[in-house]
Parts: sequence; C-alpha cells; structure tokens
Amino acid sequence: MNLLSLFVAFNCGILMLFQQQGSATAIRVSDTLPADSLSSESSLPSKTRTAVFALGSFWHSEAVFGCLDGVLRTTAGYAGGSKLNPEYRNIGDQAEAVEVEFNPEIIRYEQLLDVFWTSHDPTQVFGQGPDVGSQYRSAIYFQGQEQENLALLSKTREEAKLSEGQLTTEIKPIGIFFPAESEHQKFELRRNSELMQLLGSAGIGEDLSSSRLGTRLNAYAAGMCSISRKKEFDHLLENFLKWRSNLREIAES
Ligand code: MHO
Repeated sequence: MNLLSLFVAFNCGILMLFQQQGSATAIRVSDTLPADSLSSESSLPSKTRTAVFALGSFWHSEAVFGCLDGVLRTTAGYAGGSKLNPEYRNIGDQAEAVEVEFNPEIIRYEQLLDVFWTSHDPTQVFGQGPDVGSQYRSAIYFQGQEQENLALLSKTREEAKLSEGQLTTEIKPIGIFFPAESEHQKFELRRNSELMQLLGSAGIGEDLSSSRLGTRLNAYAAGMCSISRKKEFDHLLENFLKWRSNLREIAES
C-alpha cells in the first residue's frame, strides 16, 4: 500500500495520514471502545467511495447525508485549509466539513451533489445561517478527475438557476481530511438522551465516530430521514421506551 506514513501525536490519540486514491485522509485513532457490529468491515460492499463537502456546521452536515440510501458513514472533520491537525478551538483556515462514505452502486456522486446544493445557502458570504466565519464556508472538496468534473458541472448548473446573488462555493482537491474530535461526531445523536440510552441498553454506543448505525440514528435525531426510515426508527424507539417503562414498573413493584 502506498502509505504516506506520517504519524503525528495528537492529544490522547494519534493522527495517521495515509494516501488513498490520490487523497490523503487523517485518521484520528482514539482509545475508545470498538465499533458496533453494524460497522463490521465484512458487511461493507467491496467498493465504497468517499466525498467531502463543507456546508456550515459539521454537526448539521453529518445529519444531512446520514440517512440517504447508499450512504454508509459520515464523519465530521476539517478540510480545505493548510493548518495541520486542526481542532475545533484551533481551526485555522480549515472549513468544517463532512466526509461521506457511500456505495456508488446505490447512490451516485451526482446525487450527493444535489443534496449538497439543496441543503444550505451557497450564496451566503462568510457563513451559513447564524454561523459566521470562514469555517462555515460552502465548498466541495473533490477526489479525482471525475468528481472534479461533476462538481464543476453542478456548480454551473446551480449558477444558472440564480436570480440574484452569487455562489460562494469553492471547488478544490481534497488534500487532507482531518476527522474532528470525537465529541463532534454524531452530535445530534449524542444530544438525544433516549437514543443514547437505547444504544447503551443494546451494548452499542461508544465508537459513534465510525458507526454505521450511529450515522443513521444521528440523521434520524436531526429529523433528516425519509418517512419510511423515520417510521422504522420511531417504532424501535417506541418499543424501547415501552420496554424501559415496563422494566421500571417491575423494579418498583
Ligand atoms: N453555532 C452552531 C454551530 C456549531 S458548530 C459545530 C450551533 O450551535 O449549532 O460550528
């Protein structure tokens, strides 16, 4: 394997940079518990791809993509800048971004681009919604010629639709994607105590960063799932809450 093999000590974990299909990805190796069973590599399709987008707060960006059919995982992180090992409180010139791992046989890069364009305001200068600053800029960080062509084409198409304003979206090669600190991964899920309890009661839950189930539930917590998938999770949660209250009744009787 063509390893860039750059190891950088970082907090309590290590960031490992490696070269993959022409792009470098930094892996934040943490000392948390192993990933849940749904993230087992054996159940992954043989050819997955990644796409990186910046569209404001990465808490929201993860949720935007997390419930789409064909999306396997989302990771909140930093991209587009020159600062090495960025952190939330020391982000330098990096943008908050999301890395989307997807199965191209189920969802195409073009479809992810459509979701990107419709999920934020790419005309807003220096921020997104109430979040102001260059870390919230709109960007597509492509990997390879095909992604670059598709990204540029989609931008031209979006530009043609505008009646006023201008697209601020930058389109650049990905360079290095730095995963964010674990407390920023699956943030919408983390702040939903019932879902966290559900995961905990199933013995799942610590390594939310790389979890496929975490990716889905995070989007569900943010209200970003399709009606049918939402129903599935509503049902699961309802059963869990019933089960929990029955258990409490028995414990108190
Ligand atoms: N102010 C925003 C953005 C947080 S962020 C991860 C919020 O509280 O949702 O930059």
